Amino acid sequence: MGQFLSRFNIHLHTRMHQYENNLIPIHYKCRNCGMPCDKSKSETTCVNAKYTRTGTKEQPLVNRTVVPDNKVRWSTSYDYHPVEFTSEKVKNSTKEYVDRDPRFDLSVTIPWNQDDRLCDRRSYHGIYKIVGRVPQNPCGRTGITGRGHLGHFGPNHAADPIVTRWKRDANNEIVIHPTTRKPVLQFVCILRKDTREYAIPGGMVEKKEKVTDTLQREFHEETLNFPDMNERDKQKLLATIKDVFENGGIRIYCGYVDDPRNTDNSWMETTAYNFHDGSNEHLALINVHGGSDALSAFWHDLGSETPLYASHAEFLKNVADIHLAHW
Ligand code: RP5
Repeated sequence: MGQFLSRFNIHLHTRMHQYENNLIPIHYKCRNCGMPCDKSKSETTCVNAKYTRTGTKEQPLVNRTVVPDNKVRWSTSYDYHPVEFTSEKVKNSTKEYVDRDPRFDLSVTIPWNQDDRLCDRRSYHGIYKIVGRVPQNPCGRTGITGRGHLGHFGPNHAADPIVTRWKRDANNEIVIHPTTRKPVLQFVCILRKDTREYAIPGGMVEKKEKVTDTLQREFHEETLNFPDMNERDKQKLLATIKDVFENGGIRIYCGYVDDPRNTDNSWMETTAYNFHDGSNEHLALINVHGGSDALSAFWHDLGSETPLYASHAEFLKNVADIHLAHW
């Protein structure tokens, strides 16, 4: 996974138009490579083998079929027998925004690769291929067919707000990392309820929502739970956040996310923006609290030592590079 984005070579604002392009990375976290993940413990099996969010009372645990590194790309021949899995919740959903399965209902036609009435089905990686009436994951085999826990076949779009400030000491001086001699950034981090991993407080783009609105809504839902704030102060703070989110921000990344929910037919793509308050004027002063899908929310030091959900470490590394900060 560490090599993921460095191999990615995707430039912002571009869309690539090949079905299988070697510049598109192979995924790691949404796949069972069959190898021990922690090389120091020979007995450990790949943590990605176990399909996230399964193993609950309602949903038996699903293990992904093994796909070795050299068999990930669709162009390599492989005696492949993926597990079919779509969660009961997704299968039985009657929501208009959740796809019906065109493999089992031939009357279902979905405008693949288009921005349709309900959602944008275009991928940042260009035109994806349709095989057996459903999209094929552009990053290769995952060991699972179907949608897993995702509502859409093809790309499921998300947005990730990366809110940062400088770490400061008691005298308000920016803290310099003792090893790299670079200033240390902090970002608003959450602990996810589902996988219990640290993550950026991102979320799914909802029906016909603009990415800029998703960024604000998710940041609000997952980190701005103010139990003790009066209504006036709350409204003032929300107005400031709205202003910063609408007028500031650097686009850090858009494209495929190595999300543990991805399958051969459904995958996550995101747009990540950085909102940096370098002078402790607005965002840096927020006391964050967990809400919605977050068990907790807090300011956390940016650095390669923190393991993070999906591809979030790669996004944060880009942020550190842009601000010439410690990583
Ligand atoms: C990741 O899943 C994205 O980068 C985003 O952070 C997140 C969206 O899914 P939910 O948090 O809404 O489950 O792939």
